[in-house]
Amino acid sequence: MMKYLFIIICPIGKTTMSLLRNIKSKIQGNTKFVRKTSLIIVSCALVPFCANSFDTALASLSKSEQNITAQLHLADTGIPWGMVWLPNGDLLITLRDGKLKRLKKGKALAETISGLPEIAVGRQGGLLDIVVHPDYANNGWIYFSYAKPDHQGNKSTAIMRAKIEGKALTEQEDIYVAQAYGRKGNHFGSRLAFDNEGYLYFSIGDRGQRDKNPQDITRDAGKVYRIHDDGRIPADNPFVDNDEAKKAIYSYGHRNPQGMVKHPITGDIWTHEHGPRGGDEINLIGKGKNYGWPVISYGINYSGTEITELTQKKGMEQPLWYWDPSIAPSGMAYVTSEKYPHWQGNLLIGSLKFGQIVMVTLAGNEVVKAEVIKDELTRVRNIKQGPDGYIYVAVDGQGVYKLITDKPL
Ligand SMILES: [Ca+2]
Repeated sequence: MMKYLFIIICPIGKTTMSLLRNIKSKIQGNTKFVRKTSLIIVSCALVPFCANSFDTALASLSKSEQNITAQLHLADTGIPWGMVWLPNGDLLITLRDGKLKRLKKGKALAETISGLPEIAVGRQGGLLDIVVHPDYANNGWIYFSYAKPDHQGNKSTAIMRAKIEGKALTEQEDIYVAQAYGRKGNHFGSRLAFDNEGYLYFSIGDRGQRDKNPQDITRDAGKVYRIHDDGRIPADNPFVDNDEAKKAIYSYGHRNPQGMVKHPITGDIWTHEHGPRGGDEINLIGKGKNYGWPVISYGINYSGTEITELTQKKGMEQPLWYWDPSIAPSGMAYVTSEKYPHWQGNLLIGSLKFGQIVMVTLAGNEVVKAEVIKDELTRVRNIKQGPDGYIYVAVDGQGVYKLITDKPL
């Protein structure tokens, strides 16, 4: 009960958003993951002070509780990682074990695309995310990330563009290969997204070298990158004037981002990343900014030992949200679809750890709350809104599901 006592002395003059931040920071001592019950208690207690905003919060809470059915769209026993649709409605799916599949619109079985590059499959590495060029209809470029081997037992994250002709991958070009080769099989990242100007962003995790890579802009890994569609470095990237820097870096201080989306209204790039225990984060990516890992963090080592005493530091960005306990976030979609009117403007994020879909309610660039809208899935690897307006969810060992709600759409 102690954690709710602050509500009584909460000053009336504060804005709704600072109230919500207050609630968030008070609750996060136990869990930053706002549970429905605690939200209801907090909401009721605050009604005399700010009835309108919390009426809204309660309304969206109840609306989000409508029954959601996950209908199997494509069965696959592998680990589906990336999903993207072509303009003709065909779905491309990457599988971590190094396969690229194409599900033609209206078909039940996917065909396998042949001729992929050599991929280092193992642990967290393999064939990872996939996107298509914004002008795919005219140029046919697809982009994907993968773990690239060096034939000496090391691997690193690489970004390739290529085309599909028939059932084969052609015109393959590595447009970025991180110089972060190592034997470790973890923290490759990686998600990709184009922004409105046609720049390609991608994330690479710290490759298990947290004290070497994330804070050092002369090294790859632990970064979000920004390049032209052919791999050239944009002239206005933040570190182009630093002779020592990796000039494709756009932001740094990241641990292992496996969620990235372009906000459809602002055009900004949003990411989430796997933190240490109790420190998964949502971040709004800014040019040249430092997101703190491992100098600042809300998490601790998975062994229970401390990583850092600091949760904030001048010159380092605060996350917009963090989860304690960690959910192991993977995949992210921003909902615009009229098929889910009460979810519009919110983010959907997969939880590997709990097999859940988490809806993150936004108010502008603020995160208001996070709640589970679907659970009892296996590890949720990716979430995308399809061109037909439905939400598609890729889960380990089962394939791709389509989310159907029980209310009129
Ligand atoms: Ca951070």
